Amino acid sequence: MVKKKTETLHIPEAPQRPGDTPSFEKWSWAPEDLNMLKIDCSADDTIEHASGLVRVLNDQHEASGQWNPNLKPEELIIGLEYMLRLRIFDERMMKMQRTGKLSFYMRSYGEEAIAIAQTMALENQDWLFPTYRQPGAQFVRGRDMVSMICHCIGNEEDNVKGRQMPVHYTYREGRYISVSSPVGTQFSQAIGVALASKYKELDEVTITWIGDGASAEGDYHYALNFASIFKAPVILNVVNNQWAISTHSNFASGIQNFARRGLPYGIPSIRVDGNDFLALYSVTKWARQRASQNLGPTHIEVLTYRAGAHSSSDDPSRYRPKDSSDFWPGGDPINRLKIHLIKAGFWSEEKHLELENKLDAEVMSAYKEAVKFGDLANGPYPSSDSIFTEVYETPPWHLQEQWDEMKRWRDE
Ligand SMILES: Cc1ncc(C[n+]2csc(CCOP(=O)(O)OP(=O)(O)O)c2C)c(N)n1
Ligand SMILES: [Mg+2]
Repeated sequence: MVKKKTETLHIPEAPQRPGDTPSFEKWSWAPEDLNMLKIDCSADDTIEHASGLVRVLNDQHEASGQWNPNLKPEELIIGLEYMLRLRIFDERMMKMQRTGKLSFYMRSYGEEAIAIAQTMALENQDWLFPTYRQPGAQFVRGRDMVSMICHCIGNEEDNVKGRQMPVHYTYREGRYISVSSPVGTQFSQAIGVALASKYKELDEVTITWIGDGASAEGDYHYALNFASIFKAPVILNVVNNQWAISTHSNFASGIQNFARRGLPYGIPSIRVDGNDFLALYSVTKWARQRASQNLGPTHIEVLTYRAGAHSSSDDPSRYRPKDSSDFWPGGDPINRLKIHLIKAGFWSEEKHLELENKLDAEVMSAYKEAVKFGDLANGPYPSSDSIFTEVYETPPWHLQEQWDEMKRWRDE
């Protein structure tokens, strides 16, 4: 048998590994490149928008181009405040994890603009199907920080009583659907809710997010297919932050553009700079308008970089160069909006520092309040009965038997 001298098994290699100097291709895209799309455009009309990158803030942090949402400075300052609150909140939660007060944590570091700008572009009646990387949407929907911290601890005041992992929030009042541990499931569930809204003729839009890694799951493709067939009023975001846990995004898709994957499904698809608050807001507003006018789904690749570790259990220095996020061409979302506002004369370093101090105090006081209801190291914990309560009105016999057994064992 004559063997061919070829690669028999292709395993994609990450572009850079520890010890390499991080480098990314310089972005050639500018805010003027891409025109505003017609609201009733076809998927083919969006080929350039899926291949390029919608930006509003240029490299000098000035806003321009047809996608500029022309937000008022007050609105931008609110966005900046939400992002800063999330960053400070994340830092405090990481400290709690490291000191044994909660078991696990996931930061949104470098990705703060995404859920915040996108949720601000929606209406309050819209449904959110997030991953663990979009907790910031809850600030926009008015969730109290004490309740978020109690959830992360899993103490007596946790609204899911420790049944979920930390950061797997659920916030009914804000239409923020429970984060699911098996990644990707929310994508197809979101289509179901979107179709229910359409069936009931309600002006409700559903938005969902999935990571680059999770987009390799079947759920992603089922969702796109269903959304396309039934013209679901849904906004489908793939957050390409370049990494799953330790696997690079080239392990999740054979093409290094995630936006274009929506085109063969006939869904208008756009790639947007995920660290540009204004571009995110604008693209989402446009997609909401399409959904609300019964024009169907929009597929968006949110291009960004995971600046931190995947979670508190991860050490990225084992698989990628240190400080690689410093080299990301999209910069830092908070810094970009801050400089934009300063240049436009609506903000200053002093105001920024003042805001940081205010938020730091706010987070600290929420933390102190939350631990009064218990922390991981010291309890008190939710009653073990809560394993069995609040799911069935009347527990079925087999669960009742297990519950009785647990009580006997507990009381011995
Ligand atoms: C079905 C499933 N497989 C694997 C895991 C373990 N896991 C949790 S997060 C994650 C990486 C997901 O990466 P990505 O979708 O890119 O999201 P990111 O963390 O980058 O936001 C993996 C493999 C899981 N939770 N569920
Ligand atoms: Mg990822």
